[in-house]
Amino acid sequence: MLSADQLKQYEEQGYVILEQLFSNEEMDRVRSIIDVFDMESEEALKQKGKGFIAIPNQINFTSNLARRHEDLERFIGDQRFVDLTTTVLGPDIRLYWDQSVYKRPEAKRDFPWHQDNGYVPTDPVEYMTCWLALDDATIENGCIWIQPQSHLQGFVEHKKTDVGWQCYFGEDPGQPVPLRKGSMVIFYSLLFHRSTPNQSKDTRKAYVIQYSVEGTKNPDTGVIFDNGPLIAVGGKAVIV
Ligand SMILES: O=C(O)CCC(=O)C(=O)O
Repeated sequence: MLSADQLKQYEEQGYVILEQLFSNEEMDRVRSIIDVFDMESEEALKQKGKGFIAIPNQINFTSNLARRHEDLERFIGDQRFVDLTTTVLGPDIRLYWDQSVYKRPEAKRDFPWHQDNGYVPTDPVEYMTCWLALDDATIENGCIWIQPQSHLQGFVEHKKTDVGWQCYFGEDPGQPVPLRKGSMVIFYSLLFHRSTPNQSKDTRKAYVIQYSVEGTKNPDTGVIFDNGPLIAVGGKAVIV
């Protein structure tokens, strides 16, 4: 799944882009399931008002999707994810977290620079984030931006802002990661990333899927994470 060069790039730069890993048909199927969950949670968000990171009519995060729909559970346990994650992380892999991120045309602010570990601490600290474009993600519609090699700094302090945790306040704009529908960027959970405003007329739709080694725990509580299914044991797929 990953060539030796890609694995080297992952280790050294902190990310790898996988072009058109999934077909348009697969993306249409996955997106149409997620659209329904997003619509429900967007309605709830509108009733409740702004959360910490979710803002009605702007940016919505809908989580634990694989636990809520068997087609999505099969999707996140697909052999392609098993190959990728076991190559990078090891033989026994669990879905750590999954969420859709729908950024609407009214989203006029950055989702700020952060490491995914800035939201919840993990032991071991590294896990893998897969940011999958359910439709084309462009600079115009608010694709993510990364700072290559930033994972090499290890975990850095985050400050709470009114739109999310933030770990970088400097001038480096980073590198945009526009992705065609069905393409995916995989990166270290420690890699600095952000997304920019959506200046298009359409909602930018992503599925963020994160994997960790089985037994990963919260170092503050000692509790082992169980937010999603096991997808590989001894390097072999569990969900068929
Ligand atoms: O998709 C986005 O706009 C940002 C999502 C993100 O950075 C995350 O889920 O960690």
